[in-house]
Amino acid sequence: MGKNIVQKIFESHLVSGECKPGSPIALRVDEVYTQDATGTMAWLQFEATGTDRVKVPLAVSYVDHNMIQSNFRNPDDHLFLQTAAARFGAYFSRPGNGICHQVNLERFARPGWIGLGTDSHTPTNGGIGMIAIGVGGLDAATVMAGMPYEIVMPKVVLVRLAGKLQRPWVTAMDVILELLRRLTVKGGVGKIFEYGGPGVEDLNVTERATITNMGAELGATTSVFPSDERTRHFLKAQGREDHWVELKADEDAEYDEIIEIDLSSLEPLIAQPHSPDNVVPIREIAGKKVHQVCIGSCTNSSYQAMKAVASILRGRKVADHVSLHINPGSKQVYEMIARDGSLSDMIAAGARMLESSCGPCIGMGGSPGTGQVSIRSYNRNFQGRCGNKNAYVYLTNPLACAVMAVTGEITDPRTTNIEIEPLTEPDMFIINDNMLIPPPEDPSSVEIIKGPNIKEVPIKDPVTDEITAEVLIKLGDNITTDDIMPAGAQVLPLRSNIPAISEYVFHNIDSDFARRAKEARQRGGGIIIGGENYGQGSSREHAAIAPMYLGIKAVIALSFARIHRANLINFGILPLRFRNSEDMKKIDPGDILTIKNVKDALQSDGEFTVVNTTKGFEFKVFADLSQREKELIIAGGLLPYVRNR
Ligand code: MIC
Ligand code: SF4
Repeated sequence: MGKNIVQKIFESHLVSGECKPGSPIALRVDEVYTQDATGTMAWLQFEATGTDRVKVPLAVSYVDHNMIQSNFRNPDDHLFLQTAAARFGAYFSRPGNGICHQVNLERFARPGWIGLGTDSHTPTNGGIGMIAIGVGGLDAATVMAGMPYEIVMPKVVLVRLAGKLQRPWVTAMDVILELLRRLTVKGGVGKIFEYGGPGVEDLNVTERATITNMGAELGATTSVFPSDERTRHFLKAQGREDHWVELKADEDAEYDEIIEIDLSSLEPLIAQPHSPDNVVPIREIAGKKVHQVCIGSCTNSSYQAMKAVASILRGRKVADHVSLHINPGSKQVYEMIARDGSLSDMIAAGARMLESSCGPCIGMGGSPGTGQVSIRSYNRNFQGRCGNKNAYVYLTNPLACAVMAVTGEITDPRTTNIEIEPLTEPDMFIINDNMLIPPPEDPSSVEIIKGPNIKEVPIKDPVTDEITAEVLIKLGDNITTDDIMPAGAQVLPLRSNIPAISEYVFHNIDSDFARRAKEARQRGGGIIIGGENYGQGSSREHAAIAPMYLGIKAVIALSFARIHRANLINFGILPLRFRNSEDMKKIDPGDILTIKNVKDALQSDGEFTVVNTTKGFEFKVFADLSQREKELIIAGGLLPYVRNR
């Protein structure tokens, strides 16, 4: 039987297990990268494992999220990351060098590799034919310390592309918005999306990367494209042709599911507030007033996209009531648009140029005002993520964004008379790696510098046999990690200080949560009740560590998002699922729940009986845990587990 690309890459990296959907497998990893907002924890945890040097072939520590330096916290964290990278053997990508995924795609990613990144958009690298998976910091730390990466083998879905995009106004962004429209934010859970079919040829590597980047919004484990002549062209233009290998599925490869998309049939699409799957054709909502436009981020920052944006802005002016922010994804792209004059066109039109960083995507500056409409070429529009929960964020392709910056209203770009230069891919990028610092040969004299913002990682005690805890909050479906642990310029700098950041858990939904949790902690702890796809979105393990610190013992939900579920387990919080969804309706905040015989249940079938002592009824929950996951929970999480060993 023929093999698909995912099977080929997994099998060549298999340490143990069988590549059958649902089976636990362990994989050898070629690269691990971190970004600053998750990286401080990851590197502290790596240090806590007691390992001298990273044990993966390549490790890179990026700085791109926590860029606003309004006090000592962020620059202190940057210095910690730089010194830790030197000490432990990682490359350090300096602040200003760009957003981790874009830079990694340009300078490091390789077809056929397996990589992990402490950020949910790590699958961006799938555009080059790499299996790149977003993980929590602790998973990254243990893999860097020499353990294989363990997951349950996902299903593999073939997305068969036919036809060609109707350029210029229909772009790769519209391909992934179409998938989100069809499948929703939970449609990809437990799956890897492998792209194939004749339409693949129509897309270059950075366009493919836009699609695999936003595959994260489907909840997918990752997404991957074949590696073909277009991949070779990109690598050659990056001076790395020797990293090219061909990668394609066998003719008779089998898939668990097949989805067809005819690229020629797509039109410009837009995701409406407050979810990336709330997608409609732009034309359906044309005419609405726009106050802010943001172009760039890790989703749509290629040189080609930026050049096209500049050609739309050339000789035009940003509408008087619009604030246009542009954050090119990397120094390479920035330097190239500066040298070819595109940057001048942007500035002349009235764009507010930002540094190469996440910026407004994560509310690190650039928040829209009250009641305002912000149109972004980014990947997430969860309520409040932009820094203002009273704003309306829409997601669309970067060229449509540029058009709307000029027209000042939601506009189907096909209805304007704006002409755009043909989009061509460069034959050579500017290669200047002077902001990428390789680790020194001899790190013995490197001192790791920790500023006062950096506090120890809290460690949980082993699980107890009986849990009696109070229901602190009851939530609906698709709760995001932005809901659990908000980002933004105020909270993000506290990422290396768990006691301080834990004050903000659920802050945008229930600002009294942390206080109640700390009270309940004195009496045995708290429980969170969630709906479907609990914890979707980012990889931030703070959405597990901070609740753990506040005494949360279990989350009982209808279903979980992959990375968040792994993070809960890594920090010793039980991820339990209702056997009968009706039971959820009978539980209210304030109820006291008792879970008995926790260890027995963990060691046997993972079925637990919960007694609602307030309301006087029992119900069943289950945890579909692998053997290793059971051991982690019993130990109190991955860090105590590793230490015990
Ligand atoms: C995001 O886009 O939500 C983030 C901020 O990049 C996160 C990482 C983090 O919270 O630090 C992600 O995607 O994992
Ligand atoms: Fe940064 Fe936004 Fe990309 Fe996350 S999604 S890595 S915040 S640019």
